Order: sequence, then structure tokens, then C-alpha cells
Amino acid sequence: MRKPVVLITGAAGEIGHALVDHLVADGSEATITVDLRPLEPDLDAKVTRAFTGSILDQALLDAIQAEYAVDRIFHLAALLSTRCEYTPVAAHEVNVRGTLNLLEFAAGQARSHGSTVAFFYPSSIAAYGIPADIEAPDSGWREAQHTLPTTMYGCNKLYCEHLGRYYAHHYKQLDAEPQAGRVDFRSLRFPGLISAHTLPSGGTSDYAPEMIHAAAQGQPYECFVRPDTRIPFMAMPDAVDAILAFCAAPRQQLTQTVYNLTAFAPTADAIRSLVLQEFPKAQIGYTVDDRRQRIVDSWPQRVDDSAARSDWGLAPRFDLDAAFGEYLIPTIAARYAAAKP
Ligand code: AKB
Repeated sequence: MRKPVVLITGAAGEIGHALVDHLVADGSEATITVDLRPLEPDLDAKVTRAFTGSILDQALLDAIQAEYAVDRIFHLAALLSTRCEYTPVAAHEVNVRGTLNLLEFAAGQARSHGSTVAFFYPSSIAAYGIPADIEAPDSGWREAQHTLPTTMYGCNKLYCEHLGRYYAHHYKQLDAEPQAGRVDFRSLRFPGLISAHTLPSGGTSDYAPEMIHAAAQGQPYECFVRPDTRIPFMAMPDAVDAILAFCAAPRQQLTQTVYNLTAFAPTADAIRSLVLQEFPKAQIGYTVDDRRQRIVDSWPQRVDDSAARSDWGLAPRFDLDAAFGEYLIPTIAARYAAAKP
């Protein structure tokens, strides 16, 4: 009899690190993970099994398929936007073929244990491609507007939103016994995420967390976007709470498959000012990277997350000031103080 479990890919990453903590604390279901990197020892000790390997390794996925009955998948493994521009084919392999592998895995699990497999997929504001000459409405862009991404990462994310919709509603629709309805695919378009515990790698929204972590360590930092650059952000605890609330919502409550979410949308200079309030000696300058600036400029300054708020009760705890005052600064300062010899 195969063991019922939750599968998290990319568990050693930014979102994964925070999500695993919640899921294992909940304890309601055994958790297995897949990541190219080993989990940190404290997380490794909490999960049922941590597989170190690639979502492109079909033999690994087959072995997991044979041993476990997976009824929930959080597919977080991905290469982020800046890194994808340097290796677009590798980005497609990991971000698209990897996601297709996991969707096939989910469909196979649903067939074998005869019940629905819940599949969470983190999309991104990178799925947008906002023309340079238009202003966002005060309420922000809706999910269906300006989805013309200008990065490989954004193309990957947008296509996988559609791939998930296909697996959920149209998979093998010409079969004698159609498979539709067996994969409950749900996706959130995350803004820039800021964690107190992990640093992102390879993202273009990374200037915010990089600035904070550098100041907390007394290191100088050169922000690679202009001071007036504005995109939506969210504190990592709110991102994890949103994933869990969204995935727990009854299907009939949802009017969409993909939802925007946001918590605050400060300029880079507003973030710098908050960091300097907490770390007055911080040395934070600007060395704009025009290429990365072009990426961020194609992303929305604001998104409309009213559908998430009305359909499944999105309610971030942290606005900008609370994110800094109640979460980021105290947690990061404690983290680096503890690390000092
Ligand atoms: C990135 O910067 O690539 C990600 C994102 C906004 O999806 N953090």
C-alpha cells in the first residue's frame, strides 16, 4: 500500500523553505521533497523523505510514483528571470519541461489512486509585458491584461499557466474515457517576494531583499534599478499563508484558475529609505543595469488582486511598514547577530 504524501519540488528554495516549515508543522500529512540541493538539516529532519535530484529525471519521478500516493503537489522548482535570460534553453527545460513532467506525474497519480491530485503552481508578475507608454490603472492590472511577457521566464510562467489549465480541464479530451478533472491545478502570480530567512538567486526583483540583507550585514550595496522603479512585493509569510488559503478553498468558490496577489508596491528608493532608518550606516547606492531595468519596466507597477480577495479571502498581514518593522528587520537582525562570532 503506497503511503499518502504531499510532494514539494524546489523545497530548498525561497518559497519552498518557508512552505515546508508550515506543512510539516501542520503534521496532517507526510511530506516528501525534491530539489537539486539537499535540504537544510533542520528541514531535512522534518520531512518524510528528501530526494536530492532533478525534476527532469524521469527515473526519479517514476520511483516516487511507485512508492508514494501523492495527493497534493506544490511545484516550486524553477529558474528565475535574470538567470533565464542567460540560459533560455535551460530555462525552458527546467521551467516548462519540468512542469510538464510534474503534470504528467499528477495525472498518473490521479489515474492510479483514482482521486483528484491538487497541483499548486507559482506563476509570476513576469507573465505580464506592460508597454512602456501606459500607466497602470489605480486598481492595478487584471490577470487577463497585457500578458505579453518579454522574458523567457515570463513566457515559461504564462505557458505553464495554460498547461495547467489544459491538464485540469481538457487533458486527453479525445480519449474514450477523458481524464479531465483529475488534476486540480491552481496558480498564483507572485510579485517580488522578500524573505528574512533566505536570499533569492537569479531574480530581477532581488534588489529589495539583497538591499536589506546587505545592510544587515554591514555590506555596501549597489541597487541595479532606478530609484523610481516600482513593482509589487509581498513578505514571504504572507506568500505562504496565501498558498495555503488558496489551496484550501473549495473549488466551487474559485472563479479563476490563476490569481494575482500583492501586498505593497514601493519604489526602490522607498525601500532604501526604510533600510536606512533601520541601518543608518548602510551604504546603498545605485548602479543601474539597463538590461535588468528593461525587464522590471515590463512588469506591472500595480496588480489588481480583487478576485483573490473576493474568491478565497486573500488578506496579507504585512503592509510595507509592518513587513519591515514586524518581520524583516527584527528577523534579519537576529539572524545575522546570531551568525556573528
Ligand atoms: C524574479 O525576480 O524573477 C522573481 C519573480 C518576480 O517572479 N522573483
